[in-house]
Amino acid sequence: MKQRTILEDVVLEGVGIHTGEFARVILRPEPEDHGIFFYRSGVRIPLSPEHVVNTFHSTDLGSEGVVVKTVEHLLSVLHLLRITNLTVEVIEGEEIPILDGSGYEFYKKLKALVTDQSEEVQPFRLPEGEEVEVRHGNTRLVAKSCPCFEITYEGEFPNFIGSRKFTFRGNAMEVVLARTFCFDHEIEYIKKNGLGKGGSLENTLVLGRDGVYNRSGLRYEDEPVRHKVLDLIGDLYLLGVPFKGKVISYRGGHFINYQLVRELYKRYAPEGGVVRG
Ligand code: 3BW
Ligand code: ZN
Repeated sequence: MKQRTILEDVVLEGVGIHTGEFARVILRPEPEDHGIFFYRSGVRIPLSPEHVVNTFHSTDLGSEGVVVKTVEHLLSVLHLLRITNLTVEVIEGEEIPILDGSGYEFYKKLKALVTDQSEEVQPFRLPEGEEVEVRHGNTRLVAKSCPCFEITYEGEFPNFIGSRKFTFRGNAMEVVLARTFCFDHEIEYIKKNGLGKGGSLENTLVLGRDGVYNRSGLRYEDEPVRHKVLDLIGDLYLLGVPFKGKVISYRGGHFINYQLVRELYKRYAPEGGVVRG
């Protein structure tokens, strides 16, 4: 698989779902073997599990006290498009803009600009026959070796959606449109934690007992399940290189996704990190 970047700068702007502040981000092309970095306030933050600083209601990266919040949806799109060399420069605010709550705007802007570079990238693979499992409370994640890229989420939604499972097998359009979501009764708790200040029906699917609060309804009848898959694809990119294999999540979230990535990185990444090229 070839390394990839984009042909020109891309600007993204809008409110941050957690800070509620206006955020402006520029995605810049980078040369071969550069990798993916975030850059804010003069600090470079490499895409790696060692730079995860929070997984509570978002995945946040940081270094030297500088944080970039809510990277998961952008990372998911970068992973889906296999963009391997890029700088995400945050020039205003400290969060990736939430836009419509899905990966769609990132995807739409980047898709047409993706370009193969001359060098190969070695994706992250589990050795043949190997399996890694992590558990936390009633959540569980299993990663298995496979030449494929197959991501499954299985969970119960205590409302009209019920028990659901969705498997991503390579068709980005089946997941990029899925918006972030929350249950109506969770909002108070999220706000009490100083989060969700930019959350609204414009960017979040709000689920109630018998339906959604959003007037336009669902984009997929199992939209929240697909969003969980989108999140997992994003969190897996914390490995720093594209992932090859199967992952099955049972009720997982950012915390356990990060635990899996840490375990994979610790076990299989060659000393000091992932080899590029
Ligand atoms: C609520 C929930 C999350 C809001 C406050 C008020 C309103 C709407 C939203 C985000 C993992 C899937 C959902 N992560 C902000 C965030 C928020 C996500 C966490 C999750 O997509 O499980 O990427 O604020 S939870 Cl009206
Ligand atoms: Zn999400």
